[in-house]
Amino acid sequence: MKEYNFKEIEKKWQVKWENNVLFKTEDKVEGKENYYVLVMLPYPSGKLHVGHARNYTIGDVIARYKRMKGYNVLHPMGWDSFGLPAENAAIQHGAHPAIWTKSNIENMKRQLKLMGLSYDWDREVATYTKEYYRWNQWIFKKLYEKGLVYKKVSTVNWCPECQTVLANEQVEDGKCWRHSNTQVIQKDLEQWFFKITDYAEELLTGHEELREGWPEKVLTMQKNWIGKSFGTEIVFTVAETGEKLPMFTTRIDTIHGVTYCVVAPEHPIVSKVIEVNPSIKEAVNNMRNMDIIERTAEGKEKNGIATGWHVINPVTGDKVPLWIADYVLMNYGTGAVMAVPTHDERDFAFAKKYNLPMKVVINPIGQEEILNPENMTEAFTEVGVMVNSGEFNGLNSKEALEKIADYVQEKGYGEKTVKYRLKDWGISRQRYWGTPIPVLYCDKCGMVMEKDENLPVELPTDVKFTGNGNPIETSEEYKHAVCPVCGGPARRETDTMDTFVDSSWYYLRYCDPKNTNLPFDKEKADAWTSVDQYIGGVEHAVMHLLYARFFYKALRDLGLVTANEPFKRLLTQGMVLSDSYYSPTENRFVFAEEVEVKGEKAFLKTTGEELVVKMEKMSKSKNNGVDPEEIMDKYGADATRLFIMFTAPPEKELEWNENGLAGAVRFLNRVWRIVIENKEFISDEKIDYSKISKEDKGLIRKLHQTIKKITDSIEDNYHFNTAIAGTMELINDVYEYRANILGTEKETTESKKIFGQVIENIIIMLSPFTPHFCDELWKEIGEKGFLFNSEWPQYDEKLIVADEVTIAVQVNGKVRGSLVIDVNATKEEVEKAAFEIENVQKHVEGKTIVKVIVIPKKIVNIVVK
Ligand code: ANZ
Ligand code: ZN
Ligand code: ZN
Repeated sequence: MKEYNFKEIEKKWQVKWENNVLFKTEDKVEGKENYYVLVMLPYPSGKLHVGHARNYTIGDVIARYKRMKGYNVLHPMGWDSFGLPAENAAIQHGAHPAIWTKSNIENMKRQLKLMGLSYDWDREVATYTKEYYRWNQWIFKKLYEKGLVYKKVSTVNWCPECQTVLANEQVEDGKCWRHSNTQVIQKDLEQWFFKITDYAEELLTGHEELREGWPEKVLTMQKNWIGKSFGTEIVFTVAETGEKLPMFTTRIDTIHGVTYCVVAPEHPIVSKVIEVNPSIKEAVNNMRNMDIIERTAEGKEKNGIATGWHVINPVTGDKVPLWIADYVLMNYGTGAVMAVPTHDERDFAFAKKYNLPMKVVINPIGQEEILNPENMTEAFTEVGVMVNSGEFNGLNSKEALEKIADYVQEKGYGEKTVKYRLKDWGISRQRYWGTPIPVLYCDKCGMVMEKDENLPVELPTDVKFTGNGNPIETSEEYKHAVCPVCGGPARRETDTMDTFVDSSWYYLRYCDPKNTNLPFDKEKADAWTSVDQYIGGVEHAVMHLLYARFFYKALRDLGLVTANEPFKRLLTQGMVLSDSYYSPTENRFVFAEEVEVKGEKAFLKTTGEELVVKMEKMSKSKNNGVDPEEIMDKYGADATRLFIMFTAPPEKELEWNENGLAGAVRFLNRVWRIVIENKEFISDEKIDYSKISKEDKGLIRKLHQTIKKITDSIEDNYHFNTAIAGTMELINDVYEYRANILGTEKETTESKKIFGQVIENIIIMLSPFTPHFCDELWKEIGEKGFLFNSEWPQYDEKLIVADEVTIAVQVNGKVRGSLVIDVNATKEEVEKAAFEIENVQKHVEGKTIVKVIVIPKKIVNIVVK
């Protein structure tokens, strides 16, 4: 018998698919609806990791499934190929980033092909090519013309390791997202910004369109990131100078409890204080230089500097001290805060530390005694009853908030406002490996945009990668540019764009990847977007997914696309976990090769020490990663794909284990054997249902139930694991049928046809998961072509329903019993069964049977005398 040899099979079909240009997608196919399956494009680090393998298997199964369901499917792939690692490699090894990137792409593309993924490689996009980044520059210009791009001096996050600016989103716990040990510092630089804040409200309301198709947690993360808050800007007056000082508060209900005010160290009033009181200058400077993230971290000790000045509360007329504090941010609200220590945690901590007065204005509901600030150990931040608040006393504090806000507005003390936490997107990077910003500075003309016909502004090649500063600045060619307006000498902007610009619209380029006149044709983009299904990691919930939504909306407003949202449905795949081995004495995670596993326990080979075994996220630092190529080499791409899809639903964590992979191989062998060993029984003629036996019917029913189960599981949020489990059950039934019917006296022409039909359907339904394996079996059973082009099976509702019915049995019109019988039982069979019922026998005993009325599937009435 022919053995299942995955190496041979996978290679063979990959070549055939490629030679047949099987995965090429037309923009339009008559009679077919378009369906766009998009997976997040990888950064070409050089090698696929398991997270990629999972992401791309999910995408491929969906693409193949939708195609079989009759859609015209777009399933493209590309490379997010600008960014720091290439440049760092250049610094370390001297290879130009382009060369490093290109060879990484080649290797990863080879690996993707090994996985049997159905990409239309004709549409491949690599963001580092000038054919692509030219359009980043073009779009930059268009956005500039629309007023969505501007330049300003700003305090930025700077990673000393990367030697570049980071977006807020790239700072994690005060550290660089790429360098978890490097503290991010603050620097003042002139930077380019995209005005994403213009879209803050729409990015929020747009969530309504996504409610159905996006995970709730991603929407929540975005909502928090956008951070809309309703508040009041209330104007205090500086007692010493008469200057107006607006404060932003979301808790105007606490206005009577303000006992001091605080401003950010960067607030303009601070310079004025320093003029009068230079002794605080040094302390202020120290505070300004602190890391902004750390400065405002929750639970961090708050630091303050007294100004010696006071402010007057417009509502109460109270005169309270003015402080400078590190927990106040300059670029949020007005950079000034009215402090209410009794009802705000941070103010509470600050007031305790500096011994500032406190006043309670909200009391817990149902508590008569008014809170005493001296006994409070924390702020009371809940809704309560207003006290010490004049005419507002006794009101519920939520109600009071509305009332006082109206009052303040009426009196002209301030205004109700809406604020967003979202900041404009700083896109300047002082690095080489990114899209050059198409701007020049001319002595005569000032700042000018490069002309469209001169795009792309290409990255210079005469640069040095020293590890210090921006390599572009070392290019002579770049320095001596020509002003596109006057033709005189001009200096080029040396900043490049954040690589998140590249990934904000790549999915549109796939729709029209070779266009040389425009980034993409509108009609083509509209034919495919919004993307029907996007698949990727949840780590992109705020950065990429928010930027891409902003971009798409901005492009819509430029008239380049029509829809409102780039991605209709989003699937965030779960993490891949695997066993990690930790040595407490050596205080490190050890490699699997160093471990001896005995049952549930694991020991370090060298010392015999018992190790701590834990399921953890696969990572380099835990030494618990696996290489997908090695796995595929050992088990095959099909088994690897099957394992990934079977072990967990796509959105859940996946626990990697080799037993599971071996299990996948065993299952495939089981399918292989039943097909190959029984080919002679396979017939694809039409079944005559009137001629089938009970066992035949049982298998047919199981088949149709399974088709329904698999289809429903896939349609219901892609629960592929349940789908595969369904196939496994069906295979068990097929084995049983094979043993009990085929080759025995029960075998009939129909049973062969039934067996053939079940086998055929199993192969078809497994094909999105294990495409090489299935194409091979398809050929083995005498079929032609590729399953990629076949139709997804349909189930017959009639064949699924339970094929037994309950029939009431009456004697002279009175129910005396009931029987359960095959729906298709003959009248004679039903009658016979009726007389077998004990209670029926009792009532007919000794009487003459006049007649027996059988109403099929319903009732038997025995008339006796
Ligand atoms: C008085 C008050 C009383 C406040 C109280 C809170 C509780 P969200 O809701 O996150 O938008 N705030 C305003 N501007 C600030 C800044 N630049 N830096 C730091 N904190 C600032 O936060 C709004 C609240 O944060 C505002 O409401 C203000 O403190 C503070 F019982 O005003 B509140
Ligand atoms: Zn860094
Ligand atoms: Zn000029």
